[in-house]
Amino acid sequence: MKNQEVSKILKEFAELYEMQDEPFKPRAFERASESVAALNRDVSEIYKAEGLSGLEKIQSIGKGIAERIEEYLKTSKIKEYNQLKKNFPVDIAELSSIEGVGPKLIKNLYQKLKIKNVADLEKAARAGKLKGLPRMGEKLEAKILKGIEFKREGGGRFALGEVLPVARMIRERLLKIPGVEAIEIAGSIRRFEETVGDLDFLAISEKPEHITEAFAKMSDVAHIYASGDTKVLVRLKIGIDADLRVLPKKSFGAALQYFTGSKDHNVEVRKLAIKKGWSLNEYGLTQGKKIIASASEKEIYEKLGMPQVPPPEIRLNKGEIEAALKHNLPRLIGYGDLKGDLQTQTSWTDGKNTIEEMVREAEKIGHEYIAITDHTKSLAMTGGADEKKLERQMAEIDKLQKKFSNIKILKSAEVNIMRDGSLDIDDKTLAKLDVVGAAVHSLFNLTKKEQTERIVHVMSNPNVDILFHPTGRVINKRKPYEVDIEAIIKQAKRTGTILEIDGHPWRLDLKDEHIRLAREAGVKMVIDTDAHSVTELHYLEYGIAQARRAWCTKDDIINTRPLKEFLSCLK
Ligand code: DGT
Ligand code: CA
Ligand code: CA
Ligand code: ZN
Repeated sequence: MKNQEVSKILKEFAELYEMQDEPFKPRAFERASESVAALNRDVSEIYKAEGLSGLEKIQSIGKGIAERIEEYLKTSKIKEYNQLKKNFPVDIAELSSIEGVGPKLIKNLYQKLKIKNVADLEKAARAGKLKGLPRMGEKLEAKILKGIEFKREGGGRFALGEVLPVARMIRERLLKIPGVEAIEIAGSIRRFEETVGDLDFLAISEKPEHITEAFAKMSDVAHIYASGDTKVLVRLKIGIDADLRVLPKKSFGAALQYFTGSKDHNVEVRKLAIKKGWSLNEYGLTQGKKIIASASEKEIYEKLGMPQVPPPEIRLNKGEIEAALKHNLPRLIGYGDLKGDLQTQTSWTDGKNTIEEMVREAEKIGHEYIAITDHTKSLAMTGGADEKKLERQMAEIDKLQKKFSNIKILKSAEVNIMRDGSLDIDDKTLAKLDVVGAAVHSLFNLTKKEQTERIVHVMSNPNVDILFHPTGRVINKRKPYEVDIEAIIKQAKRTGTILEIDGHPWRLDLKDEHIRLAREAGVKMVIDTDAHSVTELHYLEYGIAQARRAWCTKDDIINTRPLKEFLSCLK
């Protein structure tokens, strides 16, 4: 499977071009990189089956990029890439995973200080050597050190969005092996945890050695730790471990239950078994030698007195077992329940696709509405809109709308919150928009009191419908700013401001615990993607999963409603 490799090299192309100040190529290569990472087919298989024209059919991939992918698939290298790389022999992916470090800085770091990786960067920052670089000060130096520290605290866990597509692709490929009856992804991925330590696969097969062999031989494997008849443990090239266990059909339910976890959930479930004089492990629910249940999760939960199976997302021992025993689990929001997307950026600011391309993709997904929420002027580096630019965009949307009869394009913006809790767009212009989101993008270091006050103040603005990504965190990259989330929830309730569940897999903000607090307070939320490209419009699943983890029903999330009803929920 080559998707991850190809996606990574395309991303590096984008960054190398950006270092060279190329105008359009960086965004084009980034779009292509995302598109390949999200494919549910292997690029090398596409190429084998359909050649160059097959590659060109992939979304966001034109002739030039297709040819480079072809070169890579045929020769395992790309000449132009190697040339670009000669000037910058640095670990771009690792360096740019640090908050505050982008292509321009990487270029400077290498040219001025010969910094090639994060270890070099940390050393230079600790020695106070970064301060002297152009556009670099003590503040940025401190921010970089913090970023390095924060990443280390994450303990090398991967963001769910980095590994879910990989796990799914591996599953698809293993399913094709003769004799394999079923494959499931278990563990933290099945529970949609925001970060993942390792991948857990379970398979049913009467000929386990076929599948264990194929698993160990996958081209994605970097190292085999252990390989037995029914069990394999490997490290993948992307840097995460993966294990596979093969089981007979009769104990698959028990194994799936056990390896889905969470550990805390399992401990409680096992206590129920013990109370009945039974035991529960990965092979089954048993009484001495007698098997009580083992083939399906449903049977196991039923025998333990639970007429409902708690969905994997909520198996956290946070009340789901008690509720399931009483047949009292809520009907969680479903993965197909959303009718529209409410945060999307376009090429008007820092998005990578035009409004039209975004709307067309949203229509394909089946949305009834999509809000175009480009940034506003104080976010200058994105080309943020001022009042005039917003007026121009509104006129453009009116024109575009005529081409689309199945989807409503909502005029909107992601309006920047200023230090004092005012906005950088006047109220007269805001009033003309269909829906307004407000967001913090600067001054992350205010005290908790100052940060909370500024946000609480903006929520009292009658034009502000939604508070976007309320805590500002970026997984593995940036801590949330200090903020009193309970005060924000209270203010949301008081002012009728909707809180966003930003489903972008690097954000997931609100996070599950906060969603739960908001739901319990009766605050309404929306789930959206924060998409910056057509590929990212498919991220709703991640947001929905977090809402499910917080026990949300359809009613808690207002973009489950049709357009008119949705609009009537706004201020
Ligand atoms: P991760 O990999 O850190 O993201 O989290 P998990 O939940 O995938 O954990 P992992 O891979 O260590 O184990 C997979 C599942 O196996 C876990 O969710 C529950 C089950 N499990 C593993 N070790 C134990 C254990 O010692 N006791 C119990 N009850 N269950 C366990
Ligand atoms: Ca795991
Ligand atoms: Ca594991
Ligand atoms: Zn934003």
